[in-house]
Amino acid sequence: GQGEMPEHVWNKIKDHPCYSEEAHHYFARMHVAVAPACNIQCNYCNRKYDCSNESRPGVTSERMTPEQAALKVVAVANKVPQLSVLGIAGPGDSMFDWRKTFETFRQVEKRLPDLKFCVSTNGLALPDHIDALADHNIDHVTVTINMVDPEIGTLIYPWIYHNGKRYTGLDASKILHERQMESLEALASKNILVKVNSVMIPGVNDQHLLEVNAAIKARGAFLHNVMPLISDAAHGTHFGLTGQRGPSAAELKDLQDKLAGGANLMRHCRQCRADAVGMLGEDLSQDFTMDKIDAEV
Ligand code: CLF
Ligand code: SF4
Repeated sequence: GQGEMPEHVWNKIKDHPCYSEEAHHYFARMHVAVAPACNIQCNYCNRKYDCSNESRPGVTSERMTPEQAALKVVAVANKVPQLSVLGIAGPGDSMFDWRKTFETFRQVEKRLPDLKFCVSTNGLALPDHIDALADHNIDHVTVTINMVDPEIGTLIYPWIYHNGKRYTGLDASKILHERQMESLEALASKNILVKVNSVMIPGVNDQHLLEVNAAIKARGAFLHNVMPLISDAAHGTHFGLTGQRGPSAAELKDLQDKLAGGANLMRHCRQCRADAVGMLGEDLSQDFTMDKIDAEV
């Protein structure tokens, strides 16, 4: 329920299945995988998952143009009445591939003016696009933040690509960290709701996520979503190949309990794919592949 929440915040979350635990029983989201390019390398990436881009098995997302994406969104909206949110969350980075992201929103808003838009990004390019996000009435931005200490960042990010240059080591993590913090402050100043996703990597950043939680709360983040690293050598991620393990369910719960009292926690995340369609935990993406949509229009 609304509780102590201000009216303008409640209005933004009440039909968003990720930002409101209650809403996820009644509202559906979909993603379109229009953003294949990324400007950083995470040691857990396999480019199949959104938001945190977790490393689980799955079919590679369909790559599509903004035009195809808009057709798909209309097709889904016609068959899934609960659809309230369109997210762009990969398979690369929505704000590095910003042209495709914003062109998709332009195409969709002409046809479905009531649909809410949502993006997920690593934050590196985000400070350059805050005004554009506000212009498209985007009220929900997820930033994946795994550290606020660049030394820890060196264990997670081998390189970044920024302003036409590649950075490695501590330089890379310092720039990423500064840009992420700058993003949180700029989004808060525009009243855009921010969710931070953090991937819990045992022995790397697990206890450090307490500091991350405090830092993001201080910069106005609305929600913190701690997601377990799911590591498997079969998926070819760096962490998979080096034998990095993910946390057990008990370790995740233990950390979430320690975080209670800090930034609000999201506990109903289902670690969706970059092309997920439907209620959280449901995946209708195979019912809406481009060949099926082309056959209909
Ligand atoms: Fe998608 Fe992410 Fe928007 Fe939700 S998913 S871009 S905020 S509409 Fe949601 Fe999926 Fe968890 Fe993401 S359950 S992985 S938190
Ligand atoms: Fe992969 Fe996302 Fe990291 Fe880019 S930001 S490397 S797409 S997990």
